Amino acid sequence: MQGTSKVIYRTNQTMLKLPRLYPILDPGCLTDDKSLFAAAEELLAAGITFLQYRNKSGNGREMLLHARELRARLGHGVKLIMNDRADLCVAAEFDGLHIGQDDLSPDSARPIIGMKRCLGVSTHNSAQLAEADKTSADYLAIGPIFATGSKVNPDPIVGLEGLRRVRELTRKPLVAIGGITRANARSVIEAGADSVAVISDLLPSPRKSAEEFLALLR
Ligand code: 3NM
Repeated sequence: MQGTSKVIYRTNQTMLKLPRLYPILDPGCLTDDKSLFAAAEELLAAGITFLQYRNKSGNGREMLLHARELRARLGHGVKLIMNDRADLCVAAEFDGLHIGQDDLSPDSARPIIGMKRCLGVSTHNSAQLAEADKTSADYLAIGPIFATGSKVNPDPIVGLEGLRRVRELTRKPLVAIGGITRANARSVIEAGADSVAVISDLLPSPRKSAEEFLALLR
């Protein structure tokens, strides 16, 4: 029992099956809109099935334009996940929302996105992961596993040992993030992650990188 706290469970839903590779496109790591959409199309050609759009500096209008263009170019064969913004997730008709520790709580975001969309939550230590595990989140992320240059003020490195420890705390699908490359991705899966989320090691050649990730994570 959860006492009096309001928790929305998804007991009638099957557990989300995450692909091994969870690519993230962040315009902050790309030169312009053209390269954002070209990268998305390269990832599609490589065979990805899940993609997060993350934009920490764009305004809402720009983000919605990007999101709609990503949908137009990628179609419905790729599950599109909006980072941070529940409103834009719904407005762009994305398939899911990914939120961090400073965004809406999972149980505040859930009524906005509804039960059909998937919800992911970033965590950075055991306490946060155990807390997020009690919510309606469909998957949990833990990071940074290794040092990363793609996030401003990253939390302390969790490492493979930390990943093994948090794996014991949840049965929800677990995404590892932060500093994951083709060189270390296998060790991350072997430490218990269901999926690896990647920004920088998909660049500058997204198709080639994604194909290599998919081949080595098979
Ligand atoms: N979140 P790269 S680390 C977006 O620790 C993000 O939650 C992190 O980029 C977390 O693959 C990170 O280039 C950056 O290291 C991931």
